[in-house]
Amino acid sequence: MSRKTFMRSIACLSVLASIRLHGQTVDAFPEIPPSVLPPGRMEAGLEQDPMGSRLFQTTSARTQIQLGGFWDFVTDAGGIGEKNRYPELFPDPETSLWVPGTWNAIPRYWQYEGPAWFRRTFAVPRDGHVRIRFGGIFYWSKIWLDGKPVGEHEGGYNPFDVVVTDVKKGRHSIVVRADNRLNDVTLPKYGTDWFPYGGIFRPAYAEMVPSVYIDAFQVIPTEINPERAGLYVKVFIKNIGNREGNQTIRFAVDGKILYSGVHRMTGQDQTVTLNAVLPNPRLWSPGDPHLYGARVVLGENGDDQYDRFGVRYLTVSGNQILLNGKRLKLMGANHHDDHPDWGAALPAHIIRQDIEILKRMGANAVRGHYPPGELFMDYCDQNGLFFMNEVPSWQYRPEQMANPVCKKKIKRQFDDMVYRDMNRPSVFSWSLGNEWREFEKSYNDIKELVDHARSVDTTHFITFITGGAHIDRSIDLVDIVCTNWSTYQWYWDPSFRDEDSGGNPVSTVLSSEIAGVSIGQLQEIQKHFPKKPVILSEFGAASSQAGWHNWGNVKWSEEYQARNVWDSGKYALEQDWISGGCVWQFCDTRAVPMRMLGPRFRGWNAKGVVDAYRQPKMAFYKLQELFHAHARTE
Ligand code: ADA
Repeated sequence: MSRKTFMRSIACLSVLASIRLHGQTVDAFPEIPPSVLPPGRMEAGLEQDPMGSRLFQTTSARTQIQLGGFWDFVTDAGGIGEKNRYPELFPDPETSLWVPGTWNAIPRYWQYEGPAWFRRTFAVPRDGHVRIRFGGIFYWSKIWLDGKPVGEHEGGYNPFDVVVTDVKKGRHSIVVRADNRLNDVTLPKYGTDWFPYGGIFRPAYAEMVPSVYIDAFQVIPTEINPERAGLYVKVFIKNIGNREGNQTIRFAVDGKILYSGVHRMTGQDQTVTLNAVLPNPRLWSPGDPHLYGARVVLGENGDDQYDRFGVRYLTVSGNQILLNGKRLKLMGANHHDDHPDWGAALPAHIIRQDIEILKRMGANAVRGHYPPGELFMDYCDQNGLFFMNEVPSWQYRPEQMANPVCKKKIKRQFDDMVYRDMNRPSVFSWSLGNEWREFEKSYNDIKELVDHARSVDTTHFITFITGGAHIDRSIDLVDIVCTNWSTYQWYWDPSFRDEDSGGNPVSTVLSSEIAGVSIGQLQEIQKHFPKKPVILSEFGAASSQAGWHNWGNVKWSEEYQARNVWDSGKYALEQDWISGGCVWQFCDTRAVPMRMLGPRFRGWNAKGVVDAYRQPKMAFYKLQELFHAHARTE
């Protein structure tokens, strides 16, 4: 480097430093302090998960076997695989597919919706019982071990396992059939506004389990005060050997045993409950997302499970939400597991980056239409992002809501969602669905679902999400009113309809008339439900083509989107009766084929404040400005 170039780069550096230290830019574009994202392991001394499924090791007692990696892969558009005995006589593979992964991220299978087969072998280190755990297979799946069927599952976003008893030491073949065809009674249904990426798209592993083992445990903090928190713990035990007799159960937090007791094993699956006391609890909050590391051990040198929990309390006072006694306004983004190169199988580095972008945005919350990957949730716990969790009964019609098959699936997916995420302090609410088409007509079905949800969990807010402001008695059933205010401009603006019908693409600045009507409707909620907190579960929905600018705020321009996000986000944060909201949406996401024309630009839902590759649009900076400015007022 010449002296001149060297001096020039020094000058550049000092300009940057001065911007960072003294300039206005610090406020507009705040940096993430390095401590915001601690390395991907917990403070409580737990190791990283060698299976890559979580941010921490979930067991130190079980031998685990990685099922991630390349699997033989073949599609089966004609659905002949079972008749032709693929589980035993696997045909010549078309290719090898990486697990976790989705075939729809590969050009050859970009649009493929149908059955497909996966096969690999793995080594079982000793004779014993093998539990095979899938973090998520989209959408229908069947599993065979050594040619024999061992399990099947429906639903893409929840984990499940199959346990095979008395497996011999040595190599075994595992075959999976996955099918991503959706229909009217699936959850999600056919034709949602996100892509049904098929495959074993979340981490998979196997582990050796004893005859009596811990399936999971739940830690419920009770009676929280500065001196102590009561911990009510439920240990869910599986007994595959019908073993009876006494077992010691120990419960430890951050390496300290808080409970030890002897319990009778009944010979069946059972739930053991115990109580412990945590001294001087440090509360979890977005500003201080403190996590405790818990471990349950069964028997003297027996089976074990680790999990993390937080101590925090969310309450409602009038129409305000309080976190640990202080006012909380959500500032967040709606997030889909979606990326042009990875589809829904987001790898850890992309998940981490998404969390980093959300923190940079100033967010304290995220919402999704379905439970995201477990790593994503781990990062939310660890980085102080609330998550509004949901069952994907997206835009179900009244006949679907009334259909006992659909209702059973909603309940089942609700239970699975709660069971998976029950310990996470980041879980803000459980939603039973999004934008159901009718509320009055579906009232009895909605009530049945809400009653079910309350029978499963009483420790979180229960809600569903309405498309626009709904005023009817079903709202009385929920703890918080969640409204998608995406009608604010985009779908009401006449230029949208003109464009759709091939007419003049009218250049329109955001119309104050439309905004007025839209705000008026929103205010009806406050009038009718003055004692209920209101969250704008989606606001600012407007598509923009990243990089396209226009002086006139024309639809599809970054300016139009930025204005929409700014106006509606600002409104949400300024109203005392609104407890914040989440922008629609985090990044541009791939649309289903039936939506690729018309309002889905180039086949993508382009309402992301960052584009599909996570490059910021103008709307991102406006939102960042809004969120950071609001945080300073708190
Ligand atoms: C709704 C829906 C989203 C998405 C959005 C949009 O609010 O909940 O899933 O479809 O509209 O982009 O139009």
